[in-house]
Amino acid sequence: MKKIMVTGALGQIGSELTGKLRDLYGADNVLATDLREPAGGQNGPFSQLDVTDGERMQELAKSFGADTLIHMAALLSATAEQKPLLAWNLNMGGLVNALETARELNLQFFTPSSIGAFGPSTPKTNTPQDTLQRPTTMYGVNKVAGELLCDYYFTKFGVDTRGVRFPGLISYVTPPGGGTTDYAVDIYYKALEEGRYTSFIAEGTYMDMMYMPDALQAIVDLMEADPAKLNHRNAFNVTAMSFEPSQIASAIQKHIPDFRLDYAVDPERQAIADSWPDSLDATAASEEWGFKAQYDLDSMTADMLAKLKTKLG
Ligand code: AKB
Repeated sequence: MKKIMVTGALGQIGSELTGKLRDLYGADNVLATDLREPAGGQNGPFSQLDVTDGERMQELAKSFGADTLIHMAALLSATAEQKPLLAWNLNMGGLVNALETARELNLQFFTPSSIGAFGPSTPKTNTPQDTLQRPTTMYGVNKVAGELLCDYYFTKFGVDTRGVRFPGLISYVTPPGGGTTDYAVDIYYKALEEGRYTSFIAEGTYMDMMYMPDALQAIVDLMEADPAKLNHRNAFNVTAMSFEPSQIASAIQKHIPDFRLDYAVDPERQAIADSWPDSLDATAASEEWGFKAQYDLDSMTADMLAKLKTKLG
């Protein structure tokens, strides 16, 4: 049985991922760690961890007997743009500590990259797996450096590193914080609570997105994949759909006909979105480890609204 340690386990992906891993591998075999203490109860082991403290990270992984490290702790794009130095220290410092922990203790390793690893000179549509990466954001700089560092730890030290480039992730469980794609989560809350939403992203701005269940399954499938079949290992393009704000509004209107969308564009987040691809090519992920998303915009919208309605009461 696997023994998995997760960093950033109270974050948007980490909180749901920890639950899924505990269902699959047993609650006691998944150690959740985060900078914050959990607000509610945890159904498995939890330890407080600042990922910039490499010594403590290694001690925790060792005393837990981990064989796998899933490193999720990071600042997202919009926050990173506001606090670039903090982003560098946390995103890169945390990653180096996590990779060193994996190297020292011989752990299998996963960390996510992002569509943020691309920039304005990257081909915008059907963005290839291997292409120009000259991002213009601190988050993007961190992500490209992180992709290269994971490749380096594999080729230099033989660490079993794996990863994907996530698009915007949409979930009804834990809200995201500080991301550029967050509008596509907020819109569902506001549709149910107020029947209207003001988008900080402009009409016509396409970005890749994915429903959280598909993102979690992608992590599990990539970690279980036969290493002999992985040519890329890190930073696989994955995506489920590409849409712009008026298209998500139309999908919501099929359930809430009076729903209204208007715009108050935030220039900072818009500039980030404009520098990212419109749509990714995920062929390498599907060929090398069978990636396939289940949800499209309509099926995600139906599920999001139903689940959120129950959650919000
Ligand atoms: C963000 O918007 O910063 C993230 C991402 C696409 O990496 N959701």
